[in-house]
Amino acid sequence: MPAPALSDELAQQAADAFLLHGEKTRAADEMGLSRNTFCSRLKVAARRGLLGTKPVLEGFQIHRTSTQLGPNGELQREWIQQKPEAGAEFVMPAGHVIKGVSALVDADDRVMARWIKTREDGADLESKIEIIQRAFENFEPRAPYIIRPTDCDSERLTAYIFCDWHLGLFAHGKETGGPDWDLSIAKAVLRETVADLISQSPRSKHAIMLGLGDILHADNSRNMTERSGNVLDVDTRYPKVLETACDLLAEAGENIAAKHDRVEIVVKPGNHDPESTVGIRQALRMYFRSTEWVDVDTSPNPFYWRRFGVNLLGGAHGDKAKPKDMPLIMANVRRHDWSETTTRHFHTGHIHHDTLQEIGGVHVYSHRAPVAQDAYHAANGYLAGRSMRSFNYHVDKGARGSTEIEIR
Ligand SMILES: [Mn+2]
Repeated sequence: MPAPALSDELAQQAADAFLLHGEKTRAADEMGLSRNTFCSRLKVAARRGLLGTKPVLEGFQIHRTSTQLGPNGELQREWIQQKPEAGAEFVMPAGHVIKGVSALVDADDRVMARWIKTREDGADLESKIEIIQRAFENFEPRAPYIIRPTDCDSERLTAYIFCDWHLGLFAHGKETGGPDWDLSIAKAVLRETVADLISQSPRSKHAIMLGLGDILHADNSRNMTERSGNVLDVDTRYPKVLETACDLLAEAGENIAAKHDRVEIVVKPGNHDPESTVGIRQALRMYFRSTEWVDVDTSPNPFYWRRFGVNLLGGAHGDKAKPKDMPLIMANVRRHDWSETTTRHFHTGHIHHDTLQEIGGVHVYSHRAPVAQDAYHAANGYLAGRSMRSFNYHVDKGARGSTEIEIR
């Protein structure tokens, strides 16, 4: 319990005794008080202005004076308030700088006290920047620098279909009647098309970069198809083509991972690149090994399966099992998912043109290729447009349309 405030009367008695005797010990004795009690009453008296101008108590200073004047301006009364003397002027400790200032204010927002907070003065900004730069001089990031996306729609999945890029294919426009095509043209066109496709696709939380085969035109430096031995029109050397394929897919993966919060990367083999895709998968796995929201599927299984809520998705290049057989393969391989899903899509490439068949409740797609026709296909009179597509799926509501970017 706090001690009750000293009454003005007791304070005044202490002040009067001190003024009378001029000395604390004697005044205390005369009042029959201990010196301590007397001194504390005297301090209260000083604070309340009861001591007048003289004497100013030791350790006190005059804080405020007020006067009462008579009708003719004559001094009638004077109050002097003494307060403990303020401390010495604030001096910044050596090597310190001001870190912050705060204030205690009264009801009228007048400053009653200030707190000055200091801290040790460190290096200046420029030398700090230099220190940080030096510390990171030999730093190689383990993961590509991708800003993880926010505000994605968690109920949706986007499947980017990458099939039949045929990187390394060479086409002479005068011979094929179509556009010229080589590795550098392919690189420029594919980068732009993939970028457009990603920007036009909905910002779903989930995404699959679904490589469905024939990303490369030739699987090695022999420049022939493995099974039929057809001679291929190839631009530049196999190592250069493989490097371009890895660069393009890594860049596409980065751009997809900057838009979607959970990314799966899948690269299935085609009839042109069954061996190269093994290496491409490993390159992408290594590339994204420290990007935790990107998974690279290294399964050698030529079929891809994915359940997303009411959707069941499948994919394969389409050169081996025929499109009409895909629904029964899907029903057998994914029999539990089959009974629990209502939207079933199977994506293929290989024939380089757009088809959609509904077989047993399954939509079986074949997709266009983004590549120009080579002399062989042109001579056979194959006609197809060029484009790249993505498909959107809602976890409860099923298919939600597709995005197509055409190439002129
Ligand atoms: Mn093919």
